[in-house]
Amino acid sequence: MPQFDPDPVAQYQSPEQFMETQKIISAVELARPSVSVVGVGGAGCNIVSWIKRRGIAGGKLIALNTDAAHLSITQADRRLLIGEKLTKGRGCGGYPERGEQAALESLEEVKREVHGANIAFVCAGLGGGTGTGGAKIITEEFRKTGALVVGVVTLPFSVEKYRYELAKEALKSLRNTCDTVVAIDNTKLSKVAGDLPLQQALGVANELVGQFVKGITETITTASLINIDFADLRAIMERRGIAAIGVGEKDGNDRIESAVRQALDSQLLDIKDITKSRGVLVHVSGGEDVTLEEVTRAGELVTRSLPPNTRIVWGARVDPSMNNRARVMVVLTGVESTFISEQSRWALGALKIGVKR
Ligand SMILES: Nc1nc2c(ncn2[C@@H]2O[C@H](COP(=O)(O)OP(=O)(O)OP(=O)(O)O)[C@@H](O)[C@H]2O)c(=O)[nH]1
Ligand SMILES: [Mg+2]
Repeated sequence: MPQFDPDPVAQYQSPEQFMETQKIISAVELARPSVSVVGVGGAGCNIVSWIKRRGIAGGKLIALNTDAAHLSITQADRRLLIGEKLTKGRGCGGYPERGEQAALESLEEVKREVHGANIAFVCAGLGGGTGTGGAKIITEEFRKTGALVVGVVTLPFSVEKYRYELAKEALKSLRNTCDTVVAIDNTKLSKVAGDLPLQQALGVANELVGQFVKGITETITTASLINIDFADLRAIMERRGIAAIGVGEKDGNDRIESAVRQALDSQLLDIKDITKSRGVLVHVSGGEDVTLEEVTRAGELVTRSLPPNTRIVWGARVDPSMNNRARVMVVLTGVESTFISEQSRWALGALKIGVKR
């Protein structure tokens, strides 16, 4: 029986082999991308809190808000009250310009926190002040540093008329400051989630965004069943504009087939044509019983639904808390969103009654 040897060098056949292993380990450390997850405004901070409660391996969670009371109940690795001089800790009251000014006021502090990130997820609910205005400034800043910038935003319910228009403008502008903006339409989400009260529907959105950010980050930063590396993510997300996401979660014998079908059928953003996606990321997570074969099948099933030249990347992680369930996330990048291209209802109304804008 080999005995436990407290001397680490003695575990190797030679000192050279020990040195070689150490060199590889430090190369792995150096190659591991650094990931920052930044939540801006109320919704952004709620998403960060969700991730913090679940835990995330290999990502730093930063919460930014102008609303001191909300920040005090937010969970994150770092919390920054931004624009304190401007808003006195009272929020931006739905004005994106104030959100921009607040982020600019505190930019130096924010820059210190996000310094050195290779991948930045910037989360916000569009339609208010802090998140809508702040996300623009923060993503612009990350972009200057050469990081891969992924915006993850929710769009307001269509009944939130005024907010809806603000969100549309914000989404258009985020296309220029982010590599990819993953957009989730709250109205579509509430249909998928069923008839839930507003607060709970928002909770579902936070969970979904949280799972997306956590899943991708951990598949990149830690050893997984199938890894996605930084270069893969870049290939799919760099300068790709808008992305839609769909999620399916199932159990039973045909859990992979049904979860893939559900993910493709329930995209949380209305897009013009799924087959026009420029890149696809498939992420599978499942309990300890998930097999490599199932994961490969998920990739194949998605590939079959799309034109042969679509670039596809897939990764998988075991999540022991999932028991015998499997979750498939399909992210379609470079899509055309009907939310942006549809004529503004407000503008149409204004035209009809002859109002000059
Ligand atoms: N996903 C999600 N969306 C939310 C949540 N709370 C609000 N929203 C949505 O996000 C939009 C913006 O709301 P907030 O994030 O509260 O606004 P804010 O960025 O803090 O802006 P101000 O309060 O005006 O400074 C709303 O119109 C809702 O559609 C949440 O907890 N989760
Ligand atoms: Mg707020």
